[in-house]
Amino acid sequence: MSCASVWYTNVTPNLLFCFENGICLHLTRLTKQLPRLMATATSKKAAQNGADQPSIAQIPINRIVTLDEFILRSEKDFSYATGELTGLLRDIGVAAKIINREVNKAGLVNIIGEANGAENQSGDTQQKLDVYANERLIECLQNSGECCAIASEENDDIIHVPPVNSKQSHYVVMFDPLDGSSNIDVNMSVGTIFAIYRRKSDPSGPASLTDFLQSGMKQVAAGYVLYGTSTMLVYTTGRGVNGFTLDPSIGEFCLSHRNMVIPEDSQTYSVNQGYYSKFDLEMRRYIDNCSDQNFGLRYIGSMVSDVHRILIQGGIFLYPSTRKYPKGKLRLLYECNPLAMLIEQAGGKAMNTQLKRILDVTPTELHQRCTIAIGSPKMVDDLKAFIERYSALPL
Ligand code: AHM
Ligand code: MG
Repeated sequence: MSCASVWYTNVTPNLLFCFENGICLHLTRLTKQLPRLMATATSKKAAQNGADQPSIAQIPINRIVTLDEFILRSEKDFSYATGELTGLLRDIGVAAKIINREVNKAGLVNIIGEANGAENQSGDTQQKLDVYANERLIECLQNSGECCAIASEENDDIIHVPPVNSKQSHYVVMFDPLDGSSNIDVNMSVGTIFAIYRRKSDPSGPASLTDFLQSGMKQVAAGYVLYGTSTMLVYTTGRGVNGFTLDPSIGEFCLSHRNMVIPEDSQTYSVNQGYYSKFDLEMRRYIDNCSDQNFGLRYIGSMVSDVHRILIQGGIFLYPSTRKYPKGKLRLLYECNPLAMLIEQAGGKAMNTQLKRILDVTPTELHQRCTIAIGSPKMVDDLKAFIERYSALPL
């Protein structure tokens, strides 16, 4: 343990804290076995104590609830919970804090810019922070062994996670480590997007591609971390959406947005309108209509940031097909599915421009792209009506 590390147990019952250089890392990084053992022990203890503990809804609004406490308390909602999912969410929370630390000092050190001209499998230039975020997430997930395999937007193939302490994990994790990374060099918001699935293959053997090629409906948890003016982690396990803001003074994500609900309707749309002439007729007509109605246009160019704004203020985010990306630019597994689950859980809708619900699309490839329209339910329904009306017309 470095001399900058401080361990103590008396902040929140049943949790052991480790502060290292101002970041609350909990147990995750010290040994490969300790984090998992402690996470499991803590989860079991929390489950045993569950009957005595107030549910999240009963906790007064002004009482601080940390992400870890929330995850542990929520675990008792799942009868089949073993602590693995809890451990995974906590691993992602730890990785998010480490990534946040680097993102926040990106202008101070030689970490912004491109990573030696490297390209990911999709042909996009990799940024240094993309690589850093990818490595930290993989490391945190590998150390705990709570998942059996990982797929990242930045890696060509799936990454197998060796069992820790002979434990066979039942989960696979997918993520885009740093979405919107072209914004890094100009100090704009970026984000991490993640999705967790239960594996389909036999847990006694290695994970396979079929574990990842599941429809978005099969996600057991999904969320994002937004590195913005403040850093937020927003996630769902299929029982609503909750948001946590990182309090840098204590190094903890604290519950700040309970049961998030997206506004039913709005007058804001979000699309790269520079591609207008490359869009299909029905999409151009929809955009014309937004403009005719004096709707506001907001587009950051970082999907996490745009979708986060829409989750809170309402609106619709569009990435339709263009001539350059006839199937859409965004990735189904790393971007569209997790955000679709989250927005649906908040009362919104997400479909592709063939009008199919995103969560019902069956993936055929790991890095599959798709078109997307996501946001307030009324706006997605209006777009659907436009597409149905204009796609029937001859050009
Ligand atoms: P990335 O994963 O390589 O960062 O690309 C995804 C990003 C989204 O965050 C954003 O919505 C979109 O690309 C912006 O694309 P464009 O610049 O074509 O509008
Ligand atoms: Mg991305």
